[in-house]
Amino acid sequence: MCSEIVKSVCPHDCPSVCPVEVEKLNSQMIGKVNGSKDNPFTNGLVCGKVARYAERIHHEDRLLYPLKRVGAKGRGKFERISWDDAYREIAERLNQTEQVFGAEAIWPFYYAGTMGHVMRDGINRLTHAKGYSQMQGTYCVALSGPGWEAGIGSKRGPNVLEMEKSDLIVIWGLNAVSSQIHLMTHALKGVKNGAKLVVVDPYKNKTADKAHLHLAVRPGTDGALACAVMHVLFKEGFADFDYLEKYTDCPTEFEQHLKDKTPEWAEEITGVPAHTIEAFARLYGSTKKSFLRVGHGMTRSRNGAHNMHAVSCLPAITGAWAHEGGGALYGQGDLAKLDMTMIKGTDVAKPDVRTLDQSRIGEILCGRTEALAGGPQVKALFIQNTNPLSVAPNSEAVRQGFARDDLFTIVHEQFMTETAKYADIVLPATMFLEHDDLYTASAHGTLQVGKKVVDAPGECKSNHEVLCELAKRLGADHEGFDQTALELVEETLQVSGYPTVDDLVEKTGHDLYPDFETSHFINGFDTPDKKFHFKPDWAALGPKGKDMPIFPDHWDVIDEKTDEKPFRLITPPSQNFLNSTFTETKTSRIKERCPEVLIHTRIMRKMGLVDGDLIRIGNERGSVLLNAIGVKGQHEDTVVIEGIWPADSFIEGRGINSLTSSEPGYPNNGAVFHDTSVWLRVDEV
Ligand SMILES: Nc1nc2c(c(=O)[nH]1)N[C@H]1C(S)=C(S)[C@@H](COP(=O)(O)OP(=O)(O)OC[C@H]3O[C@@H](n4cnc5c(=O)[nH]c(N)nc54)[C@H](O)[C@@H]3O)O[C@H]1N2
Ligand SMILES: Nc1nc2c(c(=O)[nH]1)N[C@H]1C(S)=C(S)[C@@H](COP(=O)(O)OP(=O)(O)OC[C@H]3O[C@@H](n4cnc5c(=O)[nH]c(N)nc54)[C@H](O)[C@@H]3O)O[C@H]1N2
Ligand SMILES: [Mo]
Repeated sequence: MCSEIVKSVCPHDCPSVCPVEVEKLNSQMIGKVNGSKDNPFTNGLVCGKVARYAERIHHEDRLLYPLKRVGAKGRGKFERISWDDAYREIAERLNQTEQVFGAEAIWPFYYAGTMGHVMRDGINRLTHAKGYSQMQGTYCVALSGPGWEAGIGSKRGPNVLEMEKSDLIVIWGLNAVSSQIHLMTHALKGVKNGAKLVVVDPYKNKTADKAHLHLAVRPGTDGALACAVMHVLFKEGFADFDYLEKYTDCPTEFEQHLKDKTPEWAEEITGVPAHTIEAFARLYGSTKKSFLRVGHGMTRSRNGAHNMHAVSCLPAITGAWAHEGGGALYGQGDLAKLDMTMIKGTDVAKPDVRTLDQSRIGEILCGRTEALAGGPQVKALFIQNTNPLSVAPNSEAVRQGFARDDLFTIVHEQFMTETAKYADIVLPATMFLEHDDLYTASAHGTLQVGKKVVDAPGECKSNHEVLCELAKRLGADHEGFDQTALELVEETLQVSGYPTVDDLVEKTGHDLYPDFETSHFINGFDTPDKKFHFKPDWAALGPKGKDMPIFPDHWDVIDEKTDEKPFRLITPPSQNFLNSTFTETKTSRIKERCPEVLIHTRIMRKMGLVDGDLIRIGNERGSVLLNAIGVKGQHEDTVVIEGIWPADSFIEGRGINSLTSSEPGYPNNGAVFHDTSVWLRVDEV
């Protein structure tokens, strides 16, 4: 039989959410995955990991049947059971837990393994219908989101395609080449047309490698850098006072505040030479067509939201917002405004149910009172779409919690992840090409539907199917449990005022972009007074907002280096993994080699190290042993470990998050993956 090309949408946790064209070989097999040319943002390009998706979907290690644990927790010893037995045991244990300890002792836990709204967010319907403990998702955007909204008021902005017309493109805290290749292609189009590219990042990543100017800022000090740049903008006449007067809350007071934030002051804090700060400010101030693209990376610090806000102030000083090819973008997440009632079951949410912070899962499972939000111990976990043993901070506490004998854990997964190994019951999950779903993207403004392409292997079931069957057995009532995934998508589109599923598939999505005036905030920002806020209402953005500085500054609440821990560690994404996903595929593993720490060559020399030597890196939470690689282009006190490798890839079996802290950021929690002071040590042999 001849193969056919079928449309779909990449579901992975990436801003691009690519429309793809899948070579369907037969009802069970796929060949190559290509990007669709119908979307101007992704424009036919798909990342290497997804082009090779056949390697993941037809992987020999895929989970195919429900499993029940037979060995000790974490050992990964299981026996096959039937779906009926799995459902029966889960229902019995959860109902029993609810009776004895109350519904809040059960915690449905999820994140963004798939970004499809039905398969990712549907678990909330079960949570709400039963009154189980709710979850605040804080791994990823809990710091960057409020930081951006503080000044602008909502998550949207100019179309990245405008970069073609920009004179200056600034990529701040975002490794586009690795984590959002399409952004890089648009930035490079701008460069081809004459734009300068500036990258602000603690290390010379693949994106900084392509820049005209790289500012190697020390992690967690972007607030100081932004303030010094704005100091120069005001001092050297680059501020647009007409724009400031019309569009911002308190320009005169802010200018006054910046008076002592000199480049020399910032050099001390950021490690970026004063003359480089001045050069960047002059470049930024000399054009209105400056496109600033901010990433989440710079915000994974205790002061991350504060720093994001400081950086987002730049285009308000020069008035770049008002020009095509100018302004700033964090994401387009607020464009779709979907009515999620049916998918999330928010209409049946019970009042006064506690909400637990996802990134504190270690402390929560270990029973620390302050983490339990006034409720009972967690006695049962139902997990879909996330691998907390790998990805959550303070992973040794997470491991201890998961090892508890009195904790009943269900993990619905595609592979036997580190987390699944700790489950009592493991359920096999479908992949995106085996189910239907609805997708929005943060990097572009296209709403999309991906329909099932091939049959699932073995006995895999989708998240939605499992939720519907469990709802029946647990007595959870909601209309959403009586619909198929496709019916839920159709209804959500209809009540949100969008075209039908068939329309969206046929047209490769629905364009959500507003007109130029709206996307550039020409009619005002999305704050209550329509002004950009240099002085945000932080208290309105989270309970800890009242403790934050009033104006952008260097806010020294980070885990700064000390004599004992003289280095600052960041742990950014690698190109061939996606968080902990794709660590199972052979090609990605080969390309990434092994866990490595990037250390400045001068430090390597001082410590008598050559590339490939083993080094121990640690702090009060623990240590990991891995290979050192000497690099230039970062501050001497910065060390970098890319990727979320499974713990067993490290020599001693402890993963990178055994070093990161689960202390929440400001104003509304958020994991601080790039805010860790550490020591380096060469072990005696
Ligand atoms: N290949 C690949 N793609 C991915 C992912 C992946 O793991 N692999 N992850 C996906 C996910 S979940 C997300 S949220 C996005 C994230 O994508 P981004 O928005 O790019 O954010 P991060 O990837 O966390 O951080 C990227 C950069 O931030 C830098 N950084 C760290 N600390 C600081 C700081 O204090 N200041 C500044 N200026 N920069 C800092 C890091 O050095 C790194 O180069 O990417 C998605 N895409
Ligand atoms: N040190 C460090 N840690 C980090 C980060 C960092 O930069 N540094 N980044 C953080 C960020 S930004 C994020 S977003 C988190 C991401 O954390 P996670 O959301 O946990 O991301 P993944 O590691 O990709 O794990 C998702 C899991 O979902 C499974 N999955 C995929 N699709 C489905 C499905 O349809 N059904 C079911 N049941 N399962 C599915 C996959 O097999 C995979 O094991 O990690 C965070 N952790
Ligand atoms: Mo993320």
